[in-house]
Amino acid sequence: MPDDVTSLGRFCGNRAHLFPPPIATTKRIAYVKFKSDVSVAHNGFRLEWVANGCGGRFVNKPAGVLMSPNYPDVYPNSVECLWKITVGFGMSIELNVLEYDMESAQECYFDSLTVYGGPDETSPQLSQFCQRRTTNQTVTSTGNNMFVKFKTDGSVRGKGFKATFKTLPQGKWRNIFCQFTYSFILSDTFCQLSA
Ligand SMILES: [Ca+2]
Repeated sequence: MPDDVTSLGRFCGNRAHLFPPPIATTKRIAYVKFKSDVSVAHNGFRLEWVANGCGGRFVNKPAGVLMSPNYPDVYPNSVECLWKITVGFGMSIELNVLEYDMESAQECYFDSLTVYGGPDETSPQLSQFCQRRTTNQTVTSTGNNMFVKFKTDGSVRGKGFKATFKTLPQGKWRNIFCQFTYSFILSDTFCQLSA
């Protein structure tokens, strides 16, 4: 366990009928230390945890909302939130970043919101946001996956971001393909015949 870890609670004795209140961390790692001495044993403890308010996974959802932790209040330092959006084959995803307010830096070095056109961050980067802007920014995937990463460093915070996404019934490439080919209907992923 690192030396700079801060204790958020310490429990002993018998509290089988008196649960302590939930404890929230401000970082993405929590350590739990259980210590016993050489004599007198009891049943021990049971603990449950959930990842709260940061990142998520959307599978076959027609629409959804993404936002930084605490939005519209300032986001925490040193967080990394990952969202993966997957829609049906042949469809694409339109992400609409409604506003963002992050620490500004050249090439978004400190805090950033990055959108990738694929299932993970090895996929091509579609767009990256930092600084501050209150007008909509739209990013559209070419395929049926989008990966979104919000990352902050250890100092200087902002309001963060809020974004919505929706599924487009036809992939972007399909639309381009259709404009140039006037193809027949072969399956759901092809164009209708244009008379
Ligand atoms: Ca920062």
